[in-house]
Amino acid sequence: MFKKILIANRGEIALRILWACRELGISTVAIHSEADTDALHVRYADEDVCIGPPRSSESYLNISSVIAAAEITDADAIHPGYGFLAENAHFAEVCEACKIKFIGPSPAVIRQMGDKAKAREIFETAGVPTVPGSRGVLGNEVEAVALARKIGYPVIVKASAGGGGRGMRIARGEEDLRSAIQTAKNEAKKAFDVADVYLEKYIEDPRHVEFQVLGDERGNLVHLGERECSIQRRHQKLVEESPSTAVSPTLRKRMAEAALAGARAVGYQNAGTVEFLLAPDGKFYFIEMNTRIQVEHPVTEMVTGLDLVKEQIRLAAGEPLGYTQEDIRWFGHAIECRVNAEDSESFIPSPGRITTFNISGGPGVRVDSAAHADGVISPYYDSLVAKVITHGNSRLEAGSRMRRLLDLMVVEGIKTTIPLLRRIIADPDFLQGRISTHYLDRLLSGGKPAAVHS
Ligand code: MV4
Repeated sequence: MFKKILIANRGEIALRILWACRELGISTVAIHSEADTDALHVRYADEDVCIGPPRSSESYLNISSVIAAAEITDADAIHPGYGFLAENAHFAEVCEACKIKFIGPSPAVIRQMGDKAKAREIFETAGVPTVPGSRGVLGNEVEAVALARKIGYPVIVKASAGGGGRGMRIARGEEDLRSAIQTAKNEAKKAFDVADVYLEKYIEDPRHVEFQVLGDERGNLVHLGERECSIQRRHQKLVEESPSTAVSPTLRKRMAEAALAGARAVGYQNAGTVEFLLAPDGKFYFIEMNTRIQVEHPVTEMVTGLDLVKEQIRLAAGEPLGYTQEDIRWFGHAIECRVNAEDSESFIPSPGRITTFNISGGPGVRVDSAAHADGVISPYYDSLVAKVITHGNSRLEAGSRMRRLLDLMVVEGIKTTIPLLRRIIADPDFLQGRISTHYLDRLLSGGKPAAVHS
């Protein structure tokens, strides 16, 4: 087992990783920017290293500084959390070259899954249902037009280096498609320095359902069921839950088998997430695989009783899973609400000093947060203030616990999305499980059909 882990992240996930290390008896190194000197992850770590100015590009994203901090403190592994360097294959390679264990899958797997067109090809070859579309990246415009005519409009053009909704364009006809390809390519080149795009049939009003998988370094793989992540705005999730109300036991079995077949085909190790679109007709399609621990991992932890971050560390240290699929059990229902420092209506970020931070506890309650009274939400980083998670025997119980928590939660000094979350959790459509990726557009436009952004 590792003796010392460097945590290459900040905020709630840095604390989450700290607690896992403590339970495993591993000492910890926090890294931080000049903006995070007083942050809790710095206060609670055994050692800390300031690695640069506030801007992420000069601190949390600066590979040389992160590696230097690990070498100076003699850390034997790095946990990247999510965001920042978590899905940077080059960083994972540098770790390997420096004999520091990167807690995650191999650089090759990160690179393959980061290339979304390649990931599609690999999963398709493994027999996983993928959205009808191009095999690999799009060739020329003529080929694209012919393909779109064959699969039928609408279609969606996606950046191969994108993911998570970045660099996508919907096309509802031939003229549309020509300009969609051009814009998508330009945007992709600008954002990712790779202009490659691929084409898929556009699935109308799908749900976003993702499966958690875990793999050890001996080829054993298990799945931990699904998370329903349809409630999102501009590809930022607001509310997640497990299980999904749209997934029956037989559908779960089929989707899980697909997720595992894909993971097996890439030789997946450590924790990963296989994303699917679930269409209103019940068909499901692989879209992407994420090679990191995800923000919403707690809902899976609550229903399975597993500690995913401890599992990541154990698996990275070369330990076997130690259990089989049949040993995985699910209990009850869990819901997560992400509280962001944003105006609840305009979504304009609201950084600043928190004056009051109050949240109640009670049965089935978990709060993952690095926020506190007199703490600061910095304008330099993402605006997540807290993840509020409830568990119950049923969805109804988890939901009523969430409603009480949000009703009593007080955060002052900054604006937060708590008012919107209260609205969602009391909404009849949400309560009935009538949700899709367009749910929030509909809620915000007062029930009218969704305005689709891309
Ligand atoms: C799609 C899709 C429909 N059809 N792909 C968004 C997040 C990223 N992981 C993939 N996403 C989507 N991919 C096909 N073939 C719908 C979404 C999607 C979406 C698309 C446009 C505007 C808003 C959206 C919200 C959620 C999901």
